[in-house]
Formats: sequence, structure tokens, C-alpha cells
Amino acid sequence: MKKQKRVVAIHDISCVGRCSLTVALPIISAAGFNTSVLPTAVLSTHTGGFENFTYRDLTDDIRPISEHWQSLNASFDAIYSGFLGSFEQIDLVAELFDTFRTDDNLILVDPVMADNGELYSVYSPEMAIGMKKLCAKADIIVPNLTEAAFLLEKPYIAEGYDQAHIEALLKNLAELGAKKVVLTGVSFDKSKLGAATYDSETGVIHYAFNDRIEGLFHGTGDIFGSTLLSALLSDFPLDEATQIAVDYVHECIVKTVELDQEKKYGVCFEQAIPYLIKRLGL
Ligand code: PXL
Repeated sequence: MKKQKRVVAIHDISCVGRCSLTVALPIISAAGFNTSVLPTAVLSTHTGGFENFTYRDLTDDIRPISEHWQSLNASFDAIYSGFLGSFEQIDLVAELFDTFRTDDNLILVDPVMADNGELYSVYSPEMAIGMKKLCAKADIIVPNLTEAAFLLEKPYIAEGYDQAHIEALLKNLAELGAKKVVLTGVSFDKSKLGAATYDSETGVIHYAFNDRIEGLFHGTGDIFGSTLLSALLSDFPLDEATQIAVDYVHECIVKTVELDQEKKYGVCFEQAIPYLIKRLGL
């Protein structure tokens, strides 16, 4: 009998606003995996578009939680990190990767820190420099175009770029240390939006697109990362897993527009879960 795979998701809890753990936990669980969490911070809402949110930094809890798990001989088939609660957490999460790394588990780092050309309000540019260290320890990194620019210390180019530009970014990102790179928010034609993938061991580059729906929809990066991880753990190859993630995010946005939801509250991913389950062949 096949063993159920175990995942640990390391992100914040934004109580309201559907992102980070409130999307990672349901999506990875719906895909059939045993999902543990390590909350990096607790916020009343996420930081995009809300004011006066509360922010409880959980930096001091990370090492004791990890030590308790070690005492239980806990192990994970995948470790997935996203939004970190402080600069110091970069080293703590890197240490946790070293502790729980095995010969065959998967470490996926989403270097969550910026979007649309800007760092999130709670982060300073040193976060970007520190994030490089975490990316170096990953098997796969999943930056958006803005995060890629910060990681590479290059100007952010929002549009009008060509395939050669994207492919240079992919290769430079792989040089940070992860063997595979999935770059999100890629668009060569205004009507399409998607992601580019690069496997540095085979040199293969793929693109995955779907129709662009106008607007900035919050939390979609976390839905993308959670879906990509779920599809990879379901044994889809990188290109197909990326296409599933692109298509599921598109489906979630379609639902959100149909239901006329306010964008800062995140997308209606719950109503598209049956679509995801079908795509994963469950
Ligand atoms: O979705 C990324 C994210 C995660 N967590 C928090 C955020 C954001 C983006 O703004 O504010 C707290």
C-alpha cells in the first residue's frame, strides 16, 4: 500500500483575506496529503490593501517547534516555505531545512516578499538579500517577476520583454542554487498570463499560459505554489504541474469574478476545488 505523503507548510496565518496558510492548508489537504503547519506570524488580515492590521511575529517559536518535532522523529516528504514573519526567520527556516532534509524530500521555497514592482510594506530590501540564502537550499523556487528582480538585484521589467529576457532570468535564478525554477506572472501577449519553468539539470524550459483576467487578485501566488507542490507530489512532471497550477488559479479567478467578490479578500478557491481534484486525477 502507498504511504500518505506528509508536507509542512511554513507561512503566516492571515486571519482574513485568503492567502498563505489559509489557502495552503486546504489545497494541499484536498490533494490528499497530510499537511502540518508552522505559522511564521499571525495577522488579522494580510498586508495588501488593509490598514491597521495586527501582527504577531512568531520568530521565537520556530526553533522550539522544530526541536519538538525532532524529538518525535518527525519527517516530511515536502517542506514548503512562503511569507516569513521577520528577517531572522530566514536563518531559522534554513536551519529547519537542514534538520529535515532527506535524500528524497522536496524543498519548495516561494520567496514571498514583493509584487507589482514593490516590496510588501512589512519588508525592507535586506529581506531580498537574505532570501537568496533560502533559495540556495531549495529544490524548487517559485518567485514572481518582481521577486526575481529583487533576488537578482536587477531592475523590474513589468512588460514588453521577450523570451530571451525570461530565459536569462530563469538561468540567473537557478544560479542561486535551486535546480528548478518556476517564474510566475509571465506574459508575452496581453491576453495571456502564466509561468515559465526551467530545469537546470536538463536545460529544458517550458511555458504554461491561460487567459488573463484583468485585475490584481490577492493570494493567487500562494494558491499557485500550493497547487504546484500538490501536483508535483502527485507525480506530475514540472511542466504539467505548472500548467495545472496556472489553470487552477485561472479557474479560481473566474469564480471570484462570477461571484463579484472584492479582490483584497482573496479568490474563491474553495468553489474551484472540485476542478483541482479532477485535474489531479483524484
Ligand atoms: O500572499 C502573499 C502574502 C502572504 N502573507 C501576508 C501578505 C501577503 C501579501 O501581501 O501580506 C501577510
